[in-house]
Amino acid sequence: MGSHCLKSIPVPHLDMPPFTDGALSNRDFLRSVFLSMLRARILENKLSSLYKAGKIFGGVYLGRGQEAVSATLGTALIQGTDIFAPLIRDQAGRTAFGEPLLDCTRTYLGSVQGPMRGRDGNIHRGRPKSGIPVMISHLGSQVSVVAGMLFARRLQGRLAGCVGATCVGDGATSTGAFHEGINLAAVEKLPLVLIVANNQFAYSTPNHRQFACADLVERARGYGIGGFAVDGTDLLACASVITEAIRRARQGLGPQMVVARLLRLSGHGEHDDAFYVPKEVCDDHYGRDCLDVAMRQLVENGIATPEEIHVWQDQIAEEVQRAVAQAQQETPPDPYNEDWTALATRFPLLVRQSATPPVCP
Ligand SMILES: Cc1ncc(C[n+]2csc(CCOP(=O)(O)OP(=O)(O)O)c2C)c(N)n1
Ligand SMILES: [Mg+2]
Repeated sequence: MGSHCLKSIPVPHLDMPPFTDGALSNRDFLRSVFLSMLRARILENKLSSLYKAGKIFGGVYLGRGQEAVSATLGTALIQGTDIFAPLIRDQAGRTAFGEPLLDCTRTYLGSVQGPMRGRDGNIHRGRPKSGIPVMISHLGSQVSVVAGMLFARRLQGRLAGCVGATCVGDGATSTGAFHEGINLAAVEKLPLVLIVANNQFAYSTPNHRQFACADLVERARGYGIGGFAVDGTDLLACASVITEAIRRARQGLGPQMVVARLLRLSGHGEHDDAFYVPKEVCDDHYGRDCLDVAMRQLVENGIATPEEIHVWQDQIAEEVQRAVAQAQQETPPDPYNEDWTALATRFPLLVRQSATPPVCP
């Protein structure tokens, strides 16, 4: 496959994998990824306006500029088989992995019919039965969660053919949970696919205050795992590199880390105007919008026509409007009638054991 996608970030000391198939050969895959990118962008633009209109309580965190990476990951994973732990910039990946738009609008708008019953943080939602663990924190903990879930599947004899993936930020790579999770996965040769979306900032902390190596992908060598660098603004590059990393993990080659360089095209959350991002960084190659790039790539390669894309945009805008209207007319949770002991009914053994402290002899 196009070595072009790896040229933009020369990585010393790492052997880059040979790609044999071009991403362009899979037109349906690319159309599907693009649709998830578009869905996420239109939905998130709507969430941003609702937030600014004071209609959403709590934070709104967007994945603007990171959709190519996230949607490629969510599309390439197998629903019903794989594990995908999305983080705050992964609306596109969630959509691609089958999470209904209503899960998002119901959580943001506090509907009791949402997956977290309207009780949890806006992006702290999941569908564990569908392989989407509920997000605990944006800062590395999901690496350990996915490694643990894969390990548990192995102990249960259910690991064959599965991979587990998560997508963290550059800031998360400085945490203990990141290190512990990736190290366990490496030692156990677990099929973990770890995408690092290096959007150049952890809130306002720039890369040069975050890590001292030339590129985060160099860490792969230290952990003894596969390492890939990719231009995260380039859909075709993401499609080939991320699918290759998943293929290798599924094949039993152990954890694979993909470091995708891009730029966060919003503030950390919608409360943040990102005044600290220098203009030169915004004007740089990685400051380009992956959705514009993807649209161009699809049209130039005859994968979609501009007319088709316009129709999709209109259809998705209507879909989003319906999901928002539906969630807005639903009731919020009633704290007095809420079943706060739901945990006890879901994990009776766990709760019974912890409720009775062991008696010391
Ligand atoms: C222990 C801890 N410290 C701080 C925060 C607040 N916080 C959440 S995300 C984040 C920045 C994360 O940066 P990065 O990993 O690069 O991800 P990005 O937001 O850029 O996607 C911070 C400081 C937190 N949630 N937990
Ligand atoms: Mg970051």
